[in-house]
Amino acid sequence: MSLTRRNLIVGAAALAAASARAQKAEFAYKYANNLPLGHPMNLRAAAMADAIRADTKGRVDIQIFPNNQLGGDTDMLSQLRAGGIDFFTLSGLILATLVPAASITGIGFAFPDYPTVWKALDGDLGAWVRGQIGKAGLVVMDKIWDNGFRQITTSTHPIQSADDLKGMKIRVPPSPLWTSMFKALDASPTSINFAEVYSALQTKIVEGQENPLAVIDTAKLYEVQKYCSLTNHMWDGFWFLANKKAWERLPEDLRAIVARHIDAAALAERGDVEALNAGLQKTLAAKGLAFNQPRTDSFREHMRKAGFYDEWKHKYGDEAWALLERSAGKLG
Ligand code: X2X
Repeated sequence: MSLTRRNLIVGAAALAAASARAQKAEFAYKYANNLPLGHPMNLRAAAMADAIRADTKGRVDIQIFPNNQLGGDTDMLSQLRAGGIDFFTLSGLILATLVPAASITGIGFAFPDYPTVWKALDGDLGAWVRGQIGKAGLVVMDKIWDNGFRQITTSTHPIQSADDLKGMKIRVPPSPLWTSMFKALDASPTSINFAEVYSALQTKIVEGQENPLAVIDTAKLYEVQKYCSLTNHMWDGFWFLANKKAWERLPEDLRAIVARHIDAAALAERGDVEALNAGLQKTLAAKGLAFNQPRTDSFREHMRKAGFYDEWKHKYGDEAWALLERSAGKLG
């Protein structure tokens, strides 16, 4: 028997066992996400689900559906709201299609480094965003999971300054803030769910995209891109969301166990992603990506002149903007 065929059979048997176990559990839940199995988010989530099964003596069973198996992000968000999916991790910027305020943490060049990110997201700004998510009828865990600082890749040319983005066809995730930012940079952004990004790059529907190195690596985007410009143009994270009815079905004691393990996994995942992103440049260069380090002053200047910061300050309101500036410093 070929190794692949054997793996398939072993994989299918494992899946069947997992689904039989889930059916027996008192609380069988589905957690879906958009990232490949090898990303730290899925590795930590698998350990988290094991810990939850162990600590609830099998009463709570969370089955993981990675890699857009249940649909693209916008579709998974609808399924979460309808109760077809119980848990879902989503970028605050895409969540903003439902909760507009949730994109504030993705304002371009707001956070200079990780300590500033975690201080804000585990502090007042994060609490304010979670309050807004709650008002929209979703449950959100306390600790946001890391996606990372984002870098631009292209198949055509390196991005050295804002001028290189002019007219460039770039994929952005479905989110008003993302589109607005790249329009302010004079690029030509197209909203595409992550599920379709690899093929959109392969077929040259778009020239480029932007993502943290951990995603570029685990989703193998280096196979269909040539250049990687280390712009660090924004930080992005995933809120761990729950369908409200599904969450409230859990008795209080089990809710506490589940929330504790999810938040602990978030903290572990943050460490993994930060370490991975720091070391991946070498790995990706060996796989053929050509790196460059642009000066980002020209980007900020361009966005400022285009009125990007003024526009978004007005949209979020003074209270929220003040919370952002308290941790990120004066913007715009
Ligand atoms: O869609 C993307 O680019 C990703 C994987 O970074 C997000 O989930 C926002």
